[in-house]
Amino acid sequence: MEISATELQTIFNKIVAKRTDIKTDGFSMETCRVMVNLMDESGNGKLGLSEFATLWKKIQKEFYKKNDMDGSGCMSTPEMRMALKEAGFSLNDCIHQILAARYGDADMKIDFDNFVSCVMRLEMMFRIVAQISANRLQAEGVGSFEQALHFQNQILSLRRSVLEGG
Ligand SMILES: [Ca+2]
Ligand SMILES: [Ca+2]
Repeated sequence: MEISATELQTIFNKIVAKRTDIKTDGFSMETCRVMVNLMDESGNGKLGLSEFATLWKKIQKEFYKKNDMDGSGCMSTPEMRMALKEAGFSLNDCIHQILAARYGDADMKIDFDNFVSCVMRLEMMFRIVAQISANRLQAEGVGSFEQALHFQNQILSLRRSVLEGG
């Protein structure tokens, strides 16, 4: 079984449609593409069963619900802050504020699909940062310097897409 971004969108929207305790206006195609890109280890643009299972663990509703302290179905700014910390992202206040503005609605409340989208993009950014650090460690020659530069450009454009919505 292989799942494309389009199929992923259908699956997730079916799952969340039945829920009354989780607020969402549906998963966008863009969010689903990010999820596939992030988890697609075989590189064929689709998710195999084990890749899908790994993804599912990362965005389980239980984690979201646990951090939705007041049971509103949405993440408030403080709830979001706790959730991201628990998910292993250490971010400064400034980034937290930008994320709340970027992924939240007019009241800075973040619904489930926006939360997932935010986590996926952070995950992607952190992975590339880790990759750069690893490259730097073994970087001696010109080739690896170019590689580091390449990753740096990737980070900059990811940063833009995470923080500015590009
Ligand atoms: Ca949403
Ligand atoms: Ca809440």
